[in-house]
Amino acid sequence: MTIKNIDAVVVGAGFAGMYMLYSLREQGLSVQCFERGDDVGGTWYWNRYPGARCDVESMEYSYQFDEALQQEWEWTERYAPQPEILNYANHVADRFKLRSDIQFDTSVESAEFDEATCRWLVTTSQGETYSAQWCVMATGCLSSTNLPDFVGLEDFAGDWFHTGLWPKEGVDFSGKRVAVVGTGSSAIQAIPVIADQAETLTVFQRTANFSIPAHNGPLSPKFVEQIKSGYGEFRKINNETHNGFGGRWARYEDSIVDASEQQRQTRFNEKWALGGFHFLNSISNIGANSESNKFAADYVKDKIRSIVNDQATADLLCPDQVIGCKRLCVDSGYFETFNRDSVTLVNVKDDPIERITTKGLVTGGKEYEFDIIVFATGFDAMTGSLLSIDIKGRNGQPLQEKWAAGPRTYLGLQTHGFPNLFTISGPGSPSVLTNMVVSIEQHVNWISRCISHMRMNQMNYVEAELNAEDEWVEHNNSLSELTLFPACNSWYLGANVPGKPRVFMPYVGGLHAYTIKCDEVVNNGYKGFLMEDRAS
Ligand code: N01
Repeated sequence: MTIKNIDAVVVGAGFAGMYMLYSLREQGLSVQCFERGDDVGGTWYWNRYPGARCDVESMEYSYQFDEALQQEWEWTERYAPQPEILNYANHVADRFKLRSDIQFDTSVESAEFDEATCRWLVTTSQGETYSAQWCVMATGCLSSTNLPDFVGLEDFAGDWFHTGLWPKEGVDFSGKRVAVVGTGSSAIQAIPVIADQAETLTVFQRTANFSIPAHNGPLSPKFVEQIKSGYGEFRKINNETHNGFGGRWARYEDSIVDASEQQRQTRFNEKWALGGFHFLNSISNIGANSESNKFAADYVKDKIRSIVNDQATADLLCPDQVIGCKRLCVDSGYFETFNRDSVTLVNVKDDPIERITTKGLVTGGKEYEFDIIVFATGFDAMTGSLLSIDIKGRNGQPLQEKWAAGPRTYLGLQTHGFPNLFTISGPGSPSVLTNMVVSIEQHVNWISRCISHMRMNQMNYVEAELNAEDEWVEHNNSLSELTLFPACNSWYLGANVPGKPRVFMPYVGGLHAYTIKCDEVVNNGYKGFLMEDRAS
């Protein structure tokens, strides 16, 4: 077996992997990046379903590490559509000549730590083995698709697709009878666009979701100019928020419970008109106080009932959980779509999908016939991609074993027992609760700085200490228990995947507090990390 020696392996060429590759190369390291797709883009490469677009505003959803890059790139809409974000990823790859160090169509199958050399032995689907001092998992939080184990799927005579593995050539829905299973963010974006083309569309809903209109539209050149003339300050304001975006808009900190009904309506109207996630800023403690939360939830339900003409359908579309405990959706004409004669909503909460047949699917004892089924059934989030790789740390311990009861990390950056292995936006970091690009850059900068520090000090071994990890997990658990997040069956908790441990995975303390904590760790000599030279 030939082993190729390099300094670092980076797994994944999405936004995290591309910047990690760039950053380590800038330090002079030899880096090999592996990507299972045939091009860059990660989540934006795979999620090409109709209507896919970002739910963070485009002027905020981009790298900030290079001033020229952020000045030259032109976004066209307030919320960027998937093809434009993928173009941006390609532009970054070309601009920084990243492709020469990315091996496409290659999955990493295993990674095993060799204690004698303090190096990772990484094997790929191409049958190669690499030995690297550092191994960085940039595998994404939402990249392992979740397709429920539907009986009979292989018998279906039509075509079926998962939103998270959408074919490059697209899907023509015209004149077709189409089913969409699921009503999460992906479905809510896809449904209005599919309904525009399909002869009929039937939506199978298990849990109704809250969605706020995006109010998307073209970006005005004046607004773009204004942001670009002070991009650094704009970024700083966003980086210092709880979620890494929307820093220029007001956040209400006072109690909505004590306000008059008219004051509440004025507040909600303002944030509804602003659109998207900004709605959650209409109340300071929306994520923790059920009384406040109910005011916001009731406001949105009233909106749904005012948009959807058929009141039985409107009632079905009204969620029965607290707002924000499942990821809030951002839409363009979702609820309005149910006013089309060609669109039907079927409730599968009490009558789950029993099986797929040659002609369609069966629920409630009734068979529905389709030409195409779209599964918008989400992801094995945050841990799925990592655990699909056979990762073995010190003493040959498998990561699957260490995380059997749920992921445990220190800062979402490392897990004890797996030295020299870093996770970008790993469980235990703010990641999916934030603007992902901002969180990714913060992680890449931290990891890069850590590796640079070690190289300057001739050290080759870094490992999160067990007590630091335990304290961090405990801190995260106790914070999340103060919120309403545990109140519903979200993918944040792993509740969407049968058998997955129910643990709240992202860090809820907020991006700004988290960044301060990460910087403190560095300033205190990488407190909580064991660093040494174990040169053989
Ligand atoms: O997945 P989801 P998604 N029978 O897990 C249903 C990000 N994202 O791909 O809620 C029937 O949210 C399931 O029902 P239930 C964003 O962070 C971002 O939509 O489990 N239904 C649910 O309705 C988002 O949160 C953007 O009861 C079944 C749906 O499938 C995350 O990705 C765009 C079922 C899955 O919803 C995931 O979103 C898109 C079954 N057996 C996504 N199994 C942006 O805008 C599952 N479901 C950036």
